[in-house]
Amino acid sequence: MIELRRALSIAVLMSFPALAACQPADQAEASADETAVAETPAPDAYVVDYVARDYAFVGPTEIPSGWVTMRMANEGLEHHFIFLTLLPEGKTIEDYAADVGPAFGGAWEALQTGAVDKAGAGAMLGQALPEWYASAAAMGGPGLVAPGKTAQATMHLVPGNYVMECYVKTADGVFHVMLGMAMPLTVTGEKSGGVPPRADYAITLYNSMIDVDGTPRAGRQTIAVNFDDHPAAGLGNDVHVVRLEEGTNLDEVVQWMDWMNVDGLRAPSPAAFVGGVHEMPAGQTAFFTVDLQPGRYAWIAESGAELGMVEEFTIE
Ligand SMILES: [Cu+2]
Repeated sequence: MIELRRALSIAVLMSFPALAACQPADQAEASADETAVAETPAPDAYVVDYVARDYAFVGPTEIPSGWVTMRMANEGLEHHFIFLTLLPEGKTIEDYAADVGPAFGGAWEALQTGAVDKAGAGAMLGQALPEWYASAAAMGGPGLVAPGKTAQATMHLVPGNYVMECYVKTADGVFHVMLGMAMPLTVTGEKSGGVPPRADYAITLYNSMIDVDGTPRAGRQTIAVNFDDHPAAGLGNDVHVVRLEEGTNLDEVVQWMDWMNVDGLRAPSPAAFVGGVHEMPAGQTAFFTVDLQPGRYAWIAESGAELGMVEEFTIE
């Protein structure tokens, strides 16, 4: 099951699931009071800026540890995100590209040609992924964001070697990570000194449910995201915000969220996303900031949109 979960979990060439049981002990170090929703404004965020282009990230490859806010401006013509992975000690982005990339590339190729179904692709991945992949951990990162917009997410990061990647696909079905959207990130032992932001309300991600505790309002909002648990197989839980225009077919958006669908995560997106945050280990809390205007939106998970992890809401 672990193999299958690992296999399905990533999205692609290079990601992987956060199995709580496989986390190095220090990854769970964020204490309860650090991760609670702060009661008072916390102006001392440590912010690091990235630019996403078609198809590359531009920004620092070394940052301090602790609470860090990643702000990513999408200057490309396609949707992008940062999916952050903490590698096991001793592993580098070269290992990731050599051992993990081909496993996903092979599974995607087989899916795309119709040679296997999703279960078959999961089995292929389970066999092809290296053993060390089970001890890598998804560590958040700014979620899906449309061209011209900026996504912002805050995570508590421990020192180590990370990979930043984007596995949205081009119109031709090529993962952005294969075109250059993969960058190494070293998180050093130096402390960022950053504190978690004050959250306007909280979301808890359960398997097959997005629980929103609070009322989304117009304007700039910071949302705390509690990762309660992750599915035993498949992708780990995450959440993204999509704006629904008149004529947007939410079911089409749900199908688009699944990278294993031939048209899944493939440009162009059926609607414009405004941010979110990727999977983190169960028990941790991350934050993301969005600017919401009057209209219809939905919270939607890559991991379980088809299972009901999608929730429409309206901003008055
Ligand atoms: Cu991308």
